[in-house]
Amino acid sequence: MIDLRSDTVTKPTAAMRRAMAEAEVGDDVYGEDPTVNRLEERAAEITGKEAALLVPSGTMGNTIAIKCLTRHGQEVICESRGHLLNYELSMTAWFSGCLIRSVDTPDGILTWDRIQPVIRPAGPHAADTGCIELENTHNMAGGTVYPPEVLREVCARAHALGLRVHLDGARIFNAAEACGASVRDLCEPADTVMFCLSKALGAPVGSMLAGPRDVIAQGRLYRKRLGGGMRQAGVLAAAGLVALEETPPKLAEDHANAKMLAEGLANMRGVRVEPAVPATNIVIFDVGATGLAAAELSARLRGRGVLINPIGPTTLRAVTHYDVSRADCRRALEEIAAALPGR
Ligand code: TLP
Repeated sequence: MIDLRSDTVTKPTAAMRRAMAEAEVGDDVYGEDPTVNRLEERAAEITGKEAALLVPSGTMGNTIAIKCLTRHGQEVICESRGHLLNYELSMTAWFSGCLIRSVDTPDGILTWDRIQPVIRPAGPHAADTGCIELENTHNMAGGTVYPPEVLREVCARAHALGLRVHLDGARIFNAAEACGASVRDLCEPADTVMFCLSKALGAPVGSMLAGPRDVIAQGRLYRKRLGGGMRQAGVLAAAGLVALEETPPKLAEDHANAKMLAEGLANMRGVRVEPAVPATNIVIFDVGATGLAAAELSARLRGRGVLINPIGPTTLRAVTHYDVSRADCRRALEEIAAALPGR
């Protein structure tokens, strides 16, 4: 099977498995797991933040960040296709008691001119804005990347109004690779950042939440409340430490494979790729003009050994990662062409 459903499907490498087997561990709820402590220090260093926290998932990292940056009854500004709004089981409402104020954009990039009009002070009718959330890369917009100056401007203007910014950087290493900036530079303007070890970086489990020391200390308590206090989590952290060193240099290859997939798809009759040239490892394409529903194409492809998820009635998402090679991507294109009508 060529699995292009997500980069979450990556399996740990031999080096990660070795590190997991040999990891020095302790009880992390007591703060005594040396490998977790090392990973948290390393994540803080990479993101340029005071402290970091290992959490079991990206969803938990975002949930804790929003809880720390808001009060019950506030609004969180978020792009309308954002993961926070659409794929986290309403955690912003459920755990933080906040409503999401969503903003449409053509490309997933929230610029200040779109944010500013929906910022609200508390009033007799309106809930006030608690914080702003940005997603870099933007998953459902097709792995789009914030220009670093947009990140800086949004955060500076938000801070000037006393608002804090959380960055969903699930794929921040892909963003850094694509725009030639360091992860640290991309995280610097935001107050808190979540990034995933278990997506393009390839570790089996885990995400990191980084930010100011007091926020992370508070976040540690919320993690426990959510049932995310893990014990000998060093076995997971060990793989994360390897992923942080081993995988970032390989991401350019995933991005090149995504570009090749996009080019091949764009040459198929009735297929539209959006954006035409993917910036990172996510390719979103629409097959509406072929007359085939996305779910039907996905089912046909499964029968041909290629896994690609539908994300809408006529749209699908293919994600490249280190467990699919260039040859796999070429084969996927052949199978898609064969599965489409008119052959
Ligand atoms: N994204 C998953 C699905 O949930 C859609 C995927 O396959 O891409 N932020 C962003 C931008 C994400 O893409 C994801 C996962 C998360 C947060 C949540 O991470 P997890 O799955 O670890 O809770």
